[in-house]
Amino acid sequence: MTKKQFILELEKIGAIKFGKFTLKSGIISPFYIDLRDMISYPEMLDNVADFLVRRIKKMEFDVITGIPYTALPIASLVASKMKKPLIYMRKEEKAYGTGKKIIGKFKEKDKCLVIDDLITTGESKIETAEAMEKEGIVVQDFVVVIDRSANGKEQLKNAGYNLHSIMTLDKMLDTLYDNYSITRCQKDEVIEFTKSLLKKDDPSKIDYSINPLTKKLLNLIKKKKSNLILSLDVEKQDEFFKILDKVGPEIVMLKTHVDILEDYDEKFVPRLKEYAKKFDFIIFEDRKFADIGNTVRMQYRSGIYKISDWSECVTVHMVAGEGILKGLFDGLEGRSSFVLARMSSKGNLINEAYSRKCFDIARKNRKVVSGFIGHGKDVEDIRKFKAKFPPGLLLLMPGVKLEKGSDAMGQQYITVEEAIQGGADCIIVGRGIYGQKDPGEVAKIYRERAWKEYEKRERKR
Ligand code: 5BU
Repeated sequence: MTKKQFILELEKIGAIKFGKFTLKSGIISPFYIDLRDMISYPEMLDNVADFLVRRIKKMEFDVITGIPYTALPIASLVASKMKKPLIYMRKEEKAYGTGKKIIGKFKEKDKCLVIDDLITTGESKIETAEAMEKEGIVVQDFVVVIDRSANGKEQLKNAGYNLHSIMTLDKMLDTLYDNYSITRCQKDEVIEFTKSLLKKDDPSKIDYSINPLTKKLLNLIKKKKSNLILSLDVEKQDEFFKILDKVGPEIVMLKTHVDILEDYDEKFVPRLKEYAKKFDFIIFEDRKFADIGNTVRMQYRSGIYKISDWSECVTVHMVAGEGILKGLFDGLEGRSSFVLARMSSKGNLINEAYSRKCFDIARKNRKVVSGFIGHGKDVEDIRKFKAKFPPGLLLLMPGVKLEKGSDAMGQQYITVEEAIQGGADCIIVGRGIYGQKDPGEVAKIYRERAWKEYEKRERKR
């Protein structure tokens, strides 16, 4: 079978379709490619494996993998034809047994060739590579059957990987067009659509006016030469305002956990607002909303605290799905959120796929999402994490101290410099400041160290 015949065959079995399809991201696409059913056509499966063998014959690698599920049966056939060992990574986390993430035999530093069916943006390829690297495997090359991306090759190159493909979208469209399977109009529509996906994420096109809170925060950072957020987790109002008096000039945001206060009363909010005005900072209640839309709507606006009256932004867990944003913000103006895309505590259950879903939802809801709360184990880890953000969304980072370390309850700390170098736009500091003898002085040190690093980073951009 030639590649041309293969493409026509794909269309025949319904693996390539033209029409209107809603993608995972909610975007409507004029075409759809799904190679899953190909395994039930032995001749096609055999052919695709031969194409792949020809493509990778001269490459150097020790083991082969296919990304589950679609590419796994394809990769096993390729491995068998090439007499190379096959390994694969579990798609689901395993909570029992050995908990082994990778099935099959491999040695530390083994070079693994990764096979997949398609590439659309490159994001999930990078995630796979990173997950395998965590297990001691070296990944350099990806081979896909169809490259349907606009700039997947570039994306992977930027992350340090090579992309090879059996065929590109252009080649596929040309073949179908030449064979009268699609019209010129359909072909152009697909090309336009693929290009438009690129434009959406162009950083030069970020419109901050869509989210006034993001704009306000970025202005405050510049004006106060500060990237510092104080997390004032104390139990008495007296102490709260005593510390705030000293630290107020150093911060751009004050993060509260209002339900920690033992002596909360009606005087608290007006006083807090006065301080915010006097020292020019944003009030940020770290409420971590996580329930269904209807419940969070009430939790945000009603009850004793009436958070939406005074807190300009709040934290949100996306675990209940996108509806939480509707529940929180519909009908309110000038309010925004930060989504928990990673946590700083040891053993937390957030994984890469969850983080990615948070990015997708935020991308669609920029009006009410200013960015993410996230953490990382070192500069490289944070950089990779931040590189996946939709442009214009900010990273606030807790778990930061002057020195690396941890507390007795699983909190993990990195240094101010690591956080900012990695890409944090603001650092969130609690005990590192309010737990000190002179919180004002220490806050100044945090602010200066963060600002110095931030200026260095922004100059390099
Ligand atoms: P610390 O005293 O600097 O450890 O306080 C950190 C604050 O940030 C505290 O209020 C936490 O509730 C908050 N936090 C965090 O530490 N880690 C996270 O992943 C998230 C919030 Br989300």
